[in-house]
Amino acid sequence: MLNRRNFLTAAIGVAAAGTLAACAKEDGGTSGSSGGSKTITLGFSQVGSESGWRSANTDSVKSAAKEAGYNLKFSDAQQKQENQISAIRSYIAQKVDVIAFSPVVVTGWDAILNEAKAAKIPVVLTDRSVESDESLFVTLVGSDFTDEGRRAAKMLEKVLEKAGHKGPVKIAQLEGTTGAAPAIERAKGFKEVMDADHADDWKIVVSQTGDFTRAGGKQVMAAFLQSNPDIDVLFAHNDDMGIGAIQAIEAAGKKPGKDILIVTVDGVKDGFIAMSEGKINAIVECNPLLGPQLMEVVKKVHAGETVERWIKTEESDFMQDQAKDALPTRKY
Ligand code: GZL
Repeated sequence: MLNRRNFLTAAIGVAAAGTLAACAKEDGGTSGSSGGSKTITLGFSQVGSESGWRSANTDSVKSAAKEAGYNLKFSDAQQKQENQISAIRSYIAQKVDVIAFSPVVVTGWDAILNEAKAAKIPVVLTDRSVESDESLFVTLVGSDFTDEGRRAAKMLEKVLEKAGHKGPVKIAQLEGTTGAAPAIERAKGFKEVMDADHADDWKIVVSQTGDFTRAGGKQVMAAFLQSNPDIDVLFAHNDDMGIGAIQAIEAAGKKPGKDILIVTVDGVKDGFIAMSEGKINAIVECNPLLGPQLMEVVKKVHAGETVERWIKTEESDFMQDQAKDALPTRKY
């Protein structure tokens, strides 16, 4: 995963990647095109269709590729790493110009990324990052998930104050997909603030993955309520798990947003609807509309230009009383 420490290494890697792309262009390249005016062919491997965020992200990638006039080869991995690896390998065999993907988990990519490097096909990460040799990919277009975790904790402070909560805070955490960058980093950021500012009053009493799905959120929250009926707060790593949890909370005869305060991440329309109904107390936005930025980067990378190592997305945070006004202008 990208951080300041290995930024310089990455910069050298970028120069190398840029040279590779340029070489590919100079010698007719082994990539799908020899540059020039030929249509860019982009191979894209998507995580799956597990959440409203993912659907919006897929729509953004497909519409932006169409707008850019690129030949898009798109695959849905159904949240399985082996499917992503197969898709990337087929893009290499098809000699696409650029490969982009959102890695379902952070580890296990070095082999396939080295195959892309050997084929002189530049790789762009979108949405999620990887724990790989940083020279094996050109850039990441996506959010700072650790900061989203910090923001979630800061929003919880406001929610607790607004609710007039006094004393200890028992927190249940619905984690994203095990091993995925957003799950690892949102938990890390939230814990940073908790350890620094709330070591004596906040406690995560139970934490488990709901795999970013509504069904997972509902099932795990029901189990949480059995083992920890006195939970004060739910921090869910995405809206979909929060929405599933709301169903379990109501089935247990409790009021979501009142008996159990809820903070989630993403900001999809259904999350805002739940917030406008008083069932979610705050949402940390994670912008899925990465398509236009991704296509801009693909164009530069294909031309052998150097790009920033991390192209971050702009995001906001919303309290419950902002939901109704924000809903009409939400784009996803
Ligand atoms: C975050 C993205 C996560 C979303 C989930 O950028 O990878 O995956 O938060 C989605 O909704 O499933």
